[in-house]
Amino acid sequence: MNKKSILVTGGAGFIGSHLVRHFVKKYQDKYYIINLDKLTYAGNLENLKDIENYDNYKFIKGDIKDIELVNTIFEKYNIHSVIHLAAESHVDRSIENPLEFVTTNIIGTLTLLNAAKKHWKNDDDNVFYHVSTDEVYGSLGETGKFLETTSYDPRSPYSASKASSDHFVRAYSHTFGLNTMISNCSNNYGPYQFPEKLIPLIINNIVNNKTLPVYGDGKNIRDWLYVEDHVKAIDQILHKGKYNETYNIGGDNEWMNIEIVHKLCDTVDEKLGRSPGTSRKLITFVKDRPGHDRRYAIDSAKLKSEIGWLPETDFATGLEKTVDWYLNSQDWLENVTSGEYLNYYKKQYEQ
Ligand code: NAD
Ligand code: TDX
Repeated sequence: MNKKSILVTGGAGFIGSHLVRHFVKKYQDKYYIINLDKLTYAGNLENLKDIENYDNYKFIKGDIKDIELVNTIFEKYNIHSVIHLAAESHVDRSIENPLEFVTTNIIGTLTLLNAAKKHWKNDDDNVFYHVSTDEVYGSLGETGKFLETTSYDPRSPYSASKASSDHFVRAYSHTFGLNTMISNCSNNYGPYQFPEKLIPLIINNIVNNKTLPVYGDGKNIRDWLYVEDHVKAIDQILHKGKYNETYNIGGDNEWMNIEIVHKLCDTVDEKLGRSPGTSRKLITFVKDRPGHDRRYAIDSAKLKSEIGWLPETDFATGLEKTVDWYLNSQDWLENVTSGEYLNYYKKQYEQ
């Protein structure tokens, strides 16, 4: 059978590596997966070691902003669809250095859209799928949830750049007739997440007896989804969703940050045989993130009713799997934190 080529961008990152693994293994006879990734501090080929020799998989190191490279990939591999994840993804870094977020997240997306527009002619089933975030909708009060129809109100340089890239994707479908899909997902957690994000950072610091920085009063709320459930949602939307539509993806799983930190302290203490309460003493309330969004909550009723997706991993199970993975992946942690990340965080937290 002739395999269709799918270009996945950012496949060496956290969500991208789970997505690449899922697609390469599940669709061995159907899709040839090409993973284009620049390997920034957040991208790591160790995340994909187990599938690197599959014959329906190819890795290409490169930048999504590289017009020539992107066009060559479209031509050489006859790209049928794109699942676009490559991005600068960390809100704190976007506050430090917004320009990098504009170039990668906006201009990078535009570069891919232009290539798709150029190469896809008269073929009804090419799709440009943009993996986006719930942060484009802004911040909620104590009640309510984000719907697909909620107005965009991004508040950080990161979310402004993702909102802009969403707008460009919609503009290309409206103006040029490109088949597109967008999904806006809540906070993901699970193995291979770079340890600058809340959950892996806290686990890593607990293990190393370092302070646990909680921003502001710790009562900001996020809706957490196990990364593999996100990947399954993307798979189902790609295959069953409608062109030029948006789907919200969430876990119906809201927690205050401080509650998560408490859970992690207690779980890791138990697993490491430390006496109860040991790690909670490491919690330090630090200066709040500028413009810190208070609450995110996703209404994924559309995805559930139209596509039939449901999250499969409950939070207790997902969190335990995640803690176990980090406790057993000290080499990976050392490897990914030995470079630029440490310099960045030295500036943030270490005196
Ligand atoms: P990540 O930071 O772990 O990975 C990003 C990947 O993109 C890395 O492998 C990096 O090397 C690559 N990359 C960055 N700039 C690039 C460039 N110019 N060219 C090519 N590759 C480049 O991010 P993640 O958490 O896996 O997020 C993936 C996508 O999902 C992002 O678009 C993000 O906005 C979105 N998203 C993330 C979450 C979450 O909770 N992590 C939730 C919703 C949506
Ligand atoms: O050290 C910390 N202390 C702390 O209190 C860190 C890193 C975070 N926090 C807080 C800030 C947030 O309220 O924890 C919450 C989660 O923070 P992050 O892990 O940085 O995630 P968030 O800012 O919510 O954004 C994430 O979810 C949506 C991803 O980074 C985005 O890429 C995604 O789009």
